[in-house]
Amino acid sequence: MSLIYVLNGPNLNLLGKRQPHIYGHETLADVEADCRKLAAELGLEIRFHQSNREYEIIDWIHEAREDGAGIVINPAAFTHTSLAILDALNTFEGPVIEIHISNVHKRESFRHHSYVSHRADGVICGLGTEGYQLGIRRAATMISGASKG
Ligand code: DHK
Repeated sequence: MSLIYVLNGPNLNLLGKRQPHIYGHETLADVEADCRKLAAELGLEIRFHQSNREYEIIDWIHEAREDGAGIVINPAAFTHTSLAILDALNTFEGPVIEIHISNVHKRESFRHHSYVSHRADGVICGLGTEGYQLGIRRAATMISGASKG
């Protein structure tokens, strides 16, 4: 069974309480439950993690190098700052899908640049928490080799 890592960066533990007009009312536990349901339907295993610490995210990417088939990542603010997360993702060989709940391009200019996009195979932003489902589906397609490019 293919294993997909779903990784979440800083402040996403506050999802549902934090600026709901931007990030919505769903909690991270709701997102995890939806991801687990979809993974079961697709016959995938997932590891779902969140951290406010950059090094923990890097450690999970290193773990994914050992047993992960794909990574779906919302690096949150680390998107815009972390060369270290980009470097870690560059050591991973499977599909990487970058997720943002909000449309970062409609927001402040400092959110327009993403280090992670230099590695991501696809970027989903502005589709709310549904982006996670779409990201998992795309990673699954790429892992199965059925991708049309
Ligand atoms: C989440 C964050 O915490 C921000 O720092 C990013 C991203 C956007 C999101 O839309 O999921 O700029």
